[in-house]
Amino acid sequence: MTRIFDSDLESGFATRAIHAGQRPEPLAGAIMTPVYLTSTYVQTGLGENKGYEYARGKNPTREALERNVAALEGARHGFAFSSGMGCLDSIMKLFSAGDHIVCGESVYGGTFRLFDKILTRMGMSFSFVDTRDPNRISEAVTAATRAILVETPTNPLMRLTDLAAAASIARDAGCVLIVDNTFASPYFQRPLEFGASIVYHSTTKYLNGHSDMIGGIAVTNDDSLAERLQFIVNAAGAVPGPFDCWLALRGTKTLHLRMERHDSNGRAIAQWLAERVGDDKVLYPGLPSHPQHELAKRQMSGFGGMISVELGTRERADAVLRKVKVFSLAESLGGVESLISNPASMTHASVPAERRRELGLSDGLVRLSCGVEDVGDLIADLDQALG
Ligand code: P1T
Repeated sequence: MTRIFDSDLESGFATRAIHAGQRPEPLAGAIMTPVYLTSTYVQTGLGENKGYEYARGKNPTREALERNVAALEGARHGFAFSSGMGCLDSIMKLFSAGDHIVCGESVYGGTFRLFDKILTRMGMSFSFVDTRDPNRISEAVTAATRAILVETPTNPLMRLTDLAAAASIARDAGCVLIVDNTFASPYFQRPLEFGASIVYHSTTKYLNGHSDMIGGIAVTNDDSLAERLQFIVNAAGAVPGPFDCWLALRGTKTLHLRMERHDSNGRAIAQWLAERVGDDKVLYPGLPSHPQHELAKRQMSGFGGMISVELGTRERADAVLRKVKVFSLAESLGGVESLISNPASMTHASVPAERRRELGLSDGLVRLSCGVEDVGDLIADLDQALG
């Protein structure tokens, strides 16, 4: 089980981002953690080894990433996976047929699809509720509820859940609060500090930051959950390759620098868009017009680079998406390069149209992942594309 080095929690965020979980390699003192390309480890006798037996269970490059991200989230244990979805699927293996989960209604389309199309078939049940209102969460809890799962801010509607309130409901119900922290990153939000039990990420996004790998990671401070997760890691095997771990670890070294720029570009672009198309059309928790701006300021220390903007119709969205030159039309987010997408037809196509309408996720909604380019170039690009 990967446990952090306790001393890693003593330093500031930037120092942790660069150093946590990593120690000079013992053979030559290489400052960078090597990519341990191995499937197995030589043992000296039966039951005698250096703590490593087979690489599905443990890999030193993976462990360095796990310790690093755990330290950034203020957690003692970390578990890396082959994708954000593989991570969530493994977390859900903590539960059984008959268990009930309260899930935010506004979540990544793939999260809804996993629950709705696979885990429901396997006997788990889900209530999808508007977690902006803690009362909706409490009302949905039943005697069979084992977890409350939220994404905050949500993909792509940028809705927030009050983490302290959700954690308190989970505690009272004797269940765990699981938080997808992909959009905020630990630089701007650390849900464990508000009482969450498990925090997970698609490392594909801000943690890696360079759009060159797919991965996921879960962290926790709960020793018993950690033990069960380690069992699932080894038994179910949704583990990442060591080179992907190395890429993610290279990414986290600059997380603080990138997030500052994503945030300043995000704020400037959201402000400009609000003036250009009307602040009721721009979804960004950093705007004072966002209905949960006060909550955002309370539980986040910055707002990041994700913005959604309502353009009215799919045709209007398509026209804008075809015209951008600096932004690229693509799924994913959180990389240094700016991306733009249409959630209804792309990342959330697996959510039925009727359900998207009920959520307020319209065909004309466009999502921006503001990268770290010059903000003037990004605004000029949007200006010409909006026409
Ligand atoms: O793509 P993967 O690494 O498997 O992560 C899934 C995932 C989980 N949680 C959130 C909040 C996500 O946004 C994602 C993946 N999202 C996209 C690919 C996207 O473009 O929205």
